[in-house]
Amino acid sequence: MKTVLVTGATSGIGVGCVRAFAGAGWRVIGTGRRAERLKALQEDLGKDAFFPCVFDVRDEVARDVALDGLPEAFANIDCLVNNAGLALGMDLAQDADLEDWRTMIDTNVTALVSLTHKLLPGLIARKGAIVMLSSVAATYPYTGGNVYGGTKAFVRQFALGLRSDLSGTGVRVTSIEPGMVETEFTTVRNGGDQAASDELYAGVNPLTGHDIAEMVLWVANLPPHVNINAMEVMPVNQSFAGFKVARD
Ligand code: NDP
Ligand code: 8X3
Repeated sequence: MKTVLVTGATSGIGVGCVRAFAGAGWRVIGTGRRAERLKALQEDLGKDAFFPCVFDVRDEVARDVALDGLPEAFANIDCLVNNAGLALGMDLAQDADLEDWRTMIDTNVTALVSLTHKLLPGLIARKGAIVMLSSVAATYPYTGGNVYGGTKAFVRQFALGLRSDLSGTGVRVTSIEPGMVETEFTTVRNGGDQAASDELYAGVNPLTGHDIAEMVLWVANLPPHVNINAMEVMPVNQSFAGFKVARD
C-alpha cells in the first residue's frame, strides 16, 4: 500500500485529493491549519486510511514536529501533493498590500520549496512522485493577478526544473495548472466574502475539487515509466481574452 501526503487537505482540491487517493486504496496524510476538518476526515475515512497533521505550512518547526513523528504505517511517503496555497486580493500592483504579497510568497513558494526539499530523499529512495498545484495564472497574466500569478509561475518552473535534476532517479514530477475551480479559493481571496465567490462562478459550471483530484490521482497512478510534465485544464466556459490596450 502506498502513502501520499496532501497539503491543504481541509478544503477544495486538497480534500478532493484525500478522498480520491483513499478511495483508490492509498494511505493518506492530510495537512492544514483547521484541525477539526482533518479530524472529521479521519473519523470518516478511518485511522488506517487517513492521518491528520495540523500545522501552518510556513511554520517549519511545527511541520517538522508533525512529520518527523508520523506513525510507522504513514512514515514512508511515496507521493507528495503540494496543494496548500492561496491568493489574496485582486488589487492592482500599485494598490496592493505588501503583507498579502508576502503571505502568498511565503505559502505558495517558500513553504512548498521547503517541504519538497525535506521529503526529496525519501521520495528518491522510493522512486516516488511529486504533484504541484500551479495554475493557468502561471501562464496567462490577468489584471490583479500580479504576485499570485508569479507564485504559480514559480511552482510550474520549479516542477519542470525538478524533472531535470531528478533525471535518472525514477521520481516523477507534474505541474497541474487549473483554471476556475469552485472551492474556498475565491472566498479566501476576497477576505471571506462568499457573495463575491458565488458571483464569480455563477453560470460558469466551474471545475470542482473532485475534477482536479481525479487528475492528480490519475497522474500518480500512471505506470512508473510515464511522466506527465504539465497539465492545463479549464472549465469549458472559461477561455482566453484579448490583450488590454491603454490609449493616450
Ligand atoms: P481552498 O481555499 O479551498 O483550499 C486551500 C487549502 O490550502 C486549504 O486546505 C488550506 O488549509 C490550505 N492552506 C492555505 N494556507 C495554508 C497555510 N498557511 N498553512 C497550511 N495550509 C494552508 O483552495 P483550493 O482548493 O482551490 O486551492 C488549492 C490549490 O490549488 C492552491 O495552491 C491554489 O492556488 C490552487 N489552484 C486553485 C484554483 C481555483 O480556481 N480554485 C485554480 C488553480 C490552482 P487551512 O486553511 O485549513 O490551513
Ligand atoms: C486560480 C485560477 O484563474 O483564478 O489559480 O487565477 S485563477
